[in-house]
Amino acid sequence: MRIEAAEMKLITLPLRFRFETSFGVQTERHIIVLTLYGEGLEGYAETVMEHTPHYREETIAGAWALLEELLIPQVLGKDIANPEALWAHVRNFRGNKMTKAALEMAFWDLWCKSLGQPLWKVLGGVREEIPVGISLGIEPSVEATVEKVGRGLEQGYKRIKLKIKPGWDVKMLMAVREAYPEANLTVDANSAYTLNHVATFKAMDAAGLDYIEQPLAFDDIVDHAKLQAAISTSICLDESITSPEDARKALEIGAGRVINLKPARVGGILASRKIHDITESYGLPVWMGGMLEAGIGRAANIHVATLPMFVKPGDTSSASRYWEEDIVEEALEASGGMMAVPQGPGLGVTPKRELIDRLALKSAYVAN
Ligand code: OSB
Ligand code: MG
Repeated sequence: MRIEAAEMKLITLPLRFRFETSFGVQTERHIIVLTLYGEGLEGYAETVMEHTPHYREETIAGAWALLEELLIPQVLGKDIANPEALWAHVRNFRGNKMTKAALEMAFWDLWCKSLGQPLWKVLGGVREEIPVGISLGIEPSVEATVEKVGRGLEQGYKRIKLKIKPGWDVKMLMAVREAYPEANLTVDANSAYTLNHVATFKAMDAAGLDYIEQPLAFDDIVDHAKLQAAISTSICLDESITSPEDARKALEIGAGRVINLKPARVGGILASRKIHDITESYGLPVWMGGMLEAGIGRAANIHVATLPMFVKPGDTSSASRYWEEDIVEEALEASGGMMAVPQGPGLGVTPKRELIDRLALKSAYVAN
């Protein structure tokens, strides 16, 4: 597959809800829509990093420059046999996992289209629908939280994840547990705590959570191992895992028993499959995380979640929860807590060109 040209469009998309986490409030998303052109086909990707470096280090501004000035020129005009071969051109660039993942995602779409196959089949996926839950932000009150959890359960979501931060944790959680004794509940701290808070996490053991997501620092595994040894609830790692090596080391030292696998955070789909296989070798599950993706990124996540060890419900809920109008034609909607996998070639989604052009704040076309 020869990559002939690339196009980038920066858009902002207003969220239908105010999403508060321990690291800030989001009311819209900034997304680079990337298109690779080759052999009469188009491959699509969207970026997932935040506008500001509050989740991990990467930013939209950094991704834009890196794609335009280094990553795209590295692959333009090259004949690339498969996604493994793409890495030969960018492997020596360190870090910047989410940016590299965008390039890889667009190439997977292009390459699978050239094979006439949906991504999930090429990857070796084993299911045509995936179990999903929702991630609820920090709400103005405990009552509002209990109500939103109830609505999510009524809609059939298989797990409700609650964002927490110091001062918004045990009390809120116990109220939700009391209201829904049987619900599959988890929490996500986005790195808001330290080992000084061990007592808080011990108190959470009584809430019957499936896991506690990323309680400690975004780049830590050692303190997570200490915390895991001190509590009975499983720790799930999100921010701390940015590569297959990170995953191996974290599981080896007992930093957690579950991984929230976000393909972009770990450098793409090939790296995701490796992490999937590493966790399998430890007999541990993974689940598909989310970064509030629009339709292109959401579709990619759904395809990857068809791999065998994605047994826990992920964050890939209905697109209509997030957007008045999504950027793809296909409706990515869950029903009864199950999300169907798109069946067209590649990612199986069609970007709405006119909408993307109308929303574009910035465009670039890169060709030789
Ligand atoms: O920590 O999982 C997270 C959204 C943006 C950044 C980080 C996270 C999240 C979510 C929402 O929890 C997941 C989603 O609904 O896509
Ligand atoms: Mg998380």
